[in-house]
Amino acid sequence: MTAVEAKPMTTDEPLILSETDGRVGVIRLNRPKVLNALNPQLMSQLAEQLEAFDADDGISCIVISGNERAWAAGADIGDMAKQSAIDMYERDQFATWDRMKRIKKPIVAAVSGYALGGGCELMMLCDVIVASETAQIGQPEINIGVMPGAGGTQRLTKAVGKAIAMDVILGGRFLTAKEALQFGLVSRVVPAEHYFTEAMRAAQKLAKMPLTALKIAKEAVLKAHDSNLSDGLEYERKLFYLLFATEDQKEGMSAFVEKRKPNFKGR
Ligand code: DAK
Repeated sequence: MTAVEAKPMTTDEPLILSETDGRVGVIRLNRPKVLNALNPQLMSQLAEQLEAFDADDGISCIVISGNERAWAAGADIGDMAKQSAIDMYERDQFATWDRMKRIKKPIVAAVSGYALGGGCELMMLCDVIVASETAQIGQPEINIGVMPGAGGTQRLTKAVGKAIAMDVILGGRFLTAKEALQFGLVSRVVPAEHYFTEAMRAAQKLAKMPLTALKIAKEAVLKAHDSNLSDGLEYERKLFYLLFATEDQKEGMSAFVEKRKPNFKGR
């Protein structure tokens, strides 16, 4: 893999590590001593790198990974403990999360170990989630006197339904990887030693797909989260028509008819 030019860092250790492997951009969260707790500096560098990969014509898909012990154990509690409500308001950290929501290329999460609180919320912002069988997923903010604030009450509930969401959010229950798969919260569960390889395999496969169709299909699936069925179907229809304006649609259909492999250009 090729290391991407390092981002400006505010500490000695880089908070994220970035590299590329073919058309896949890989970002690793890198605060292992605190189980990849998400502080504002890390979140801002993550958003910046995601945007850089999103704008890079050489990249079609992005992988975010933690390490074996933790994807991310939540927002940095030490950092939050010092903040007043007004500090939190002035920091406007949600703006960083909103930047990540706008990434158009598919994001694959390679999740091992803890995915808690903001870590679970970050995971749910990803599109395809490959989990190690060691993953422990939850929203334990209740234990520290708060509740999820970066989408957990909404995205988790839409993914797993009210009864499980209440158990996880009110009771601080951790879901196993197997449960998360059963409830539709993750896409695949693999043995611990394969979680990163499997996520890369999934990303490399996506990276071969026609890029405009990938981005537009992602947009349409996400629309299902915040629209009723008839509005969503209407939206899907318009995006479907739009793809007939791409070169890749002509190429994909011609290749099928001519019984050859398509040569997609990403436009
Ligand atoms: N923050 C800071 N440090 C953390 C941390 C966290 N979330 N989680 C773990 N660490 C640190 C520990 O303090 C410990 O540091 P040292 O003592 O070694 O210096 C080190 O990581 C190893 O952790 P443990 O010794 O505790 O390891 P264990 O295996 O015994 O336990 C654990 C692992 C994950 C069960 C435990 O560490 C734990 O309960 N961690 C806290 C999990 C948690 O409550 N997460 C939710 C945090 S609240 C927002 C967006 C998002 C959020 C808020 C605002 N805006 C946009 C405004 C999100 C909020 C949250 O996520």
